[in-house]
Amino acid sequence: MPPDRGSRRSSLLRSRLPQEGRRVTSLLDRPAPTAPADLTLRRGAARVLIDNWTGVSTVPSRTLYPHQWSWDSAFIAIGLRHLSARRAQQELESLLNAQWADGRIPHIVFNPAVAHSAYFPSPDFWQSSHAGRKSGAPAATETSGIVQPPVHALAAWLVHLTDPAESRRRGFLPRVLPRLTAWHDYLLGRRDLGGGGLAAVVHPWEPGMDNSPCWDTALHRIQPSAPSGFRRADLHHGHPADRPTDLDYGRYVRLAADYREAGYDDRTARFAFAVEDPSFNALLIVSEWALAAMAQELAMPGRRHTERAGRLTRALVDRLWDEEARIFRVRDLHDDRPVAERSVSGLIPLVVPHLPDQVIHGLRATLTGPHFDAPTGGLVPSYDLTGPAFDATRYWRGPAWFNTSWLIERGLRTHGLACEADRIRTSFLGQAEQSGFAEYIDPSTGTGRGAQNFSWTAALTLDLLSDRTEPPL
Ligand code: 9WN
Repeated sequence: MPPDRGSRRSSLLRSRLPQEGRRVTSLLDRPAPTAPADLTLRRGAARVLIDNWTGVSTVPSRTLYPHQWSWDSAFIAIGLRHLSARRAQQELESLLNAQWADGRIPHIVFNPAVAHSAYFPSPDFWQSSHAGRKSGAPAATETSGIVQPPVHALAAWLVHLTDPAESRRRGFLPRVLPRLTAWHDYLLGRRDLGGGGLAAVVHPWEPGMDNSPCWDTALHRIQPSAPSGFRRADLHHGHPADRPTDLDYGRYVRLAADYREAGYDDRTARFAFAVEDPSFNALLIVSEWALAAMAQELAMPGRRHTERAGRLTRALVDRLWDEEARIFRVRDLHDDRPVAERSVSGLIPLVVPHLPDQVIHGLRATLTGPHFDAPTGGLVPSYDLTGPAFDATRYWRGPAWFNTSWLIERGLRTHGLACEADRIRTSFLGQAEQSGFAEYIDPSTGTGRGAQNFSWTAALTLDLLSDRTEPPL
């Protein structure tokens, strides 16, 4: 990045938020107790987050994603807390301010200052304040109508732990706990479409892994919208070979438009796409443990959350664990059958505490075996390296992503598998640096792909560089 652009942004930031701006930018100059190479990486990562800060939240990418995204903000807060606990709180609370009255946290909160042409689908497609009124969409903020994985309570708890005094002083937990509880209530109340105790996702954007081969069979049943009916903005920034295809987009548009026509009302919508995703539910479980920890901190009853985490863990294993293949499978609710494809989503449940031993050992074997052990090192590919749909550059059909690798690293540590965790950590930091904080990497060559200066890559770099001594959940 040209040096003048960075300094212009930091002065912009100072002018918007005088005190906070000075505090965050001064952290770039603060010596950290790390090796010089780590210090350079830390400064680079901090710079990305400062540049991508809008004044109230952080965009995933200045070019490709110019609004606020739900699970991005959770990962961003996890890194931002090492620069400013207060700003990390603000990141999460700006998202929660757009929560719907039915409890859902929308997957995008639109910045009204950004032109509609900068991202598709824009607010005029979702029409949340109008079409979502019955479901409790906010009147004054435009959002999407779908959701993303529930990493937020985990993020809020980690933010609290970084600076408990600041958190208490600002009443952070008492403010966010009821909202995060309402969010989980929404997922388990309105989205248990399979009736087995897990939350279902109703659009491929909801699990955050847009074009994963896991959705291919389910998507084949969807009549795509005609490409002439919409104009993609992602291809102005991303290479077509790296992005979902027009046919994928036609189906994404059809599903979202149908949901909109149903007023985003889960009680009446007819979902042509509905699956149970292991990663989405694993994150819900970890976040339930985080809610229990928050309740305990506030001397409130937390049993509801620990019981729910236990029930969800049993349902996850009963419904999605494949003992023979030693991976969690997606379940397609259309025919109530497991999906054959192996994806990183099936490994992320490692992050769940208190898993049966045989599941932990099975996941470890799969992670280090031929399906996911990439020749370039420890970053975990998004899809089976030996699978029929593997594509090393096309988004969630093979590339290795930093957020999913961070989750697996955390999971390995949770279960005492430090060697495997160290391998991922080393690879993560090396590839984040060498790729300029890329959105994802080609697992066969290690080359960075997609956007650069990507916020969650930078944020999670900061987290892996920090001294992570939080008590386990
Ligand atoms: C649709 C913002 C988001 C991530 C998702 C990633 C991608 C959007 C898109 O970008 O999805 O939500 O337009 O492709 O798949 O995980 O949250 O970074």
